[in-house]
Amino acid sequence: MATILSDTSRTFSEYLLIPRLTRSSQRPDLVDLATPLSVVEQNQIPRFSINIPVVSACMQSVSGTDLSISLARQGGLSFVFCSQPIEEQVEMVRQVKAHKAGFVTSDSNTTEETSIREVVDLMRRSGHSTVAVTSDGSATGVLKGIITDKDFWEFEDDLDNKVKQHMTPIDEVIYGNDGVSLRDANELLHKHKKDCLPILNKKGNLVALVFKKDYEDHRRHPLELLDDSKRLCVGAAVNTHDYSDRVPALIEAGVDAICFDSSDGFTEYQMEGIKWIRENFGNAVVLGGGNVVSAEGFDYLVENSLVDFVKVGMGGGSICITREQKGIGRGQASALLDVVQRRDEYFKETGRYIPICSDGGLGNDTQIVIAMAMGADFVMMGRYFAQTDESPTPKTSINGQMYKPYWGEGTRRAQNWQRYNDGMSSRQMMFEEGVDAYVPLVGPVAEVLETTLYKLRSTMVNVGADSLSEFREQAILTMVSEQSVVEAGTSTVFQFSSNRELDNSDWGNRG
Ligand code: MZP
Repeated sequence: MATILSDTSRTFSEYLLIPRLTRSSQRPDLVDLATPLSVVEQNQIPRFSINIPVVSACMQSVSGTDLSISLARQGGLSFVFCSQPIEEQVEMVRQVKAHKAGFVTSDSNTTEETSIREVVDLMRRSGHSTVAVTSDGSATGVLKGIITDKDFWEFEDDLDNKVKQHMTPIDEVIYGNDGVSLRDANELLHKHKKDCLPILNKKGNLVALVFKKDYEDHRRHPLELLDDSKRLCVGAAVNTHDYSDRVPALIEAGVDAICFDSSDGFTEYQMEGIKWIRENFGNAVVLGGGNVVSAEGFDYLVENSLVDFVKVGMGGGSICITREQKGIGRGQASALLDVVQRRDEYFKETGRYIPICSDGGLGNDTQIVIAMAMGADFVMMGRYFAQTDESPTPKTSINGQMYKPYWGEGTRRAQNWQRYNDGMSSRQMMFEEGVDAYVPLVGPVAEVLETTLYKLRSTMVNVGADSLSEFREQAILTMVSEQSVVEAGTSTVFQFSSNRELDNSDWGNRG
């Protein structure tokens, strides 16, 4: 007969934290959110850590180049999706590693002969107020000048005027020479009181732009995740089919961490892949396994000390219908608690601390806080990042609201046959495990993360914790009744206006 567990499958929203003593020396901005991504041997420093406990999901509609750059600049890590040809994934990793913080390729360009009307349109579409004027209108043409939204009045000037009548011509433009350091470029911006500095090569071609706002952004977010060569860090997902080709190519491109992307990692296929990677690349590569939802699954993946971190979750993802389709999975809170308990026992037995990633089903900031309190070392999110400006999908207007498409890796659209085909790559997908959806656009990654992380830090202070490890140790959680959920809201008063939607309390309601 089947075994029936005595506990119920639970979600994060069924728990609340109990406040503990806050010391007068504690402040949210002093809280340390750094967390390991690689196994921590007793009293040793982890081989690889991230500066905030957040990674982006291995999904086509989430982790592309732009998001990977933005998230690493905030201190987190993206896992570039593997549901694409190896060369394309490798190219994305290369682009992140090649990104020179502060030097951006100009993506709004025009020519001297273009009309102001077209420039207004370009500025509206791109959201940029500075446009480079080049010989051929490309990002690498010879720079002829710069035009900004301050150079014309949209409702006063003749919009049929040419760009050359309004732009700052090249002989009046302050620019830097190719090869200039970022520090010197920023000094030029400061000295000449400019917002944008074009960088030109010896022939006068545009190479990059440096913006004052990026310098300010960097100063406001000093947690950038950099490797030893000061390049941004990036992770990549791999599957159980082509790892022997994919992994060497990703390592060659400079990837910082690899993880298996699978809805069910408790398989011999995954163990074969893990063993192959360890045999061929040793412990140098930071390697994650999963997903699992039980202590038994955790034990299998860490057997023989093989993986660095373990990802937990099945069926909780916002676009996931695995539980409905196949009757398998587990409430995310129950899964996490079971695995964390086993991880802590394993640490006592072996002295090896295995970081745990809670993957999927985090519907708001509160749930991230509860996941971290329950013992996750970091969280992986899809929807959260799919909603941002930097996700790789186009913005779409529906009934006047801006949205972005978001689809699961188990949809036909993702064509991620390797993840769902039970080992037979040639077989057609018989049913889908994910849905194709839209999510409201919420703005830049930096802005949404700022609120989320401030809330996490603030709750950590409420329980007297200065670091995530203290948070886990000191957290006391209670289960909530339906009535206490009602009590937590504002059901007994009328709200005529609310700023709640501005603070990212419920990601689904922002627009
Ligand atoms: P969420 O943050 O949108 O709730 O969930 C993201 C997670 O859902 C991913 O990291 C992955 O584990 C899982 N996922 C991705 N695609 C599917 C699917 O198509 C899925 N079923 O479940």
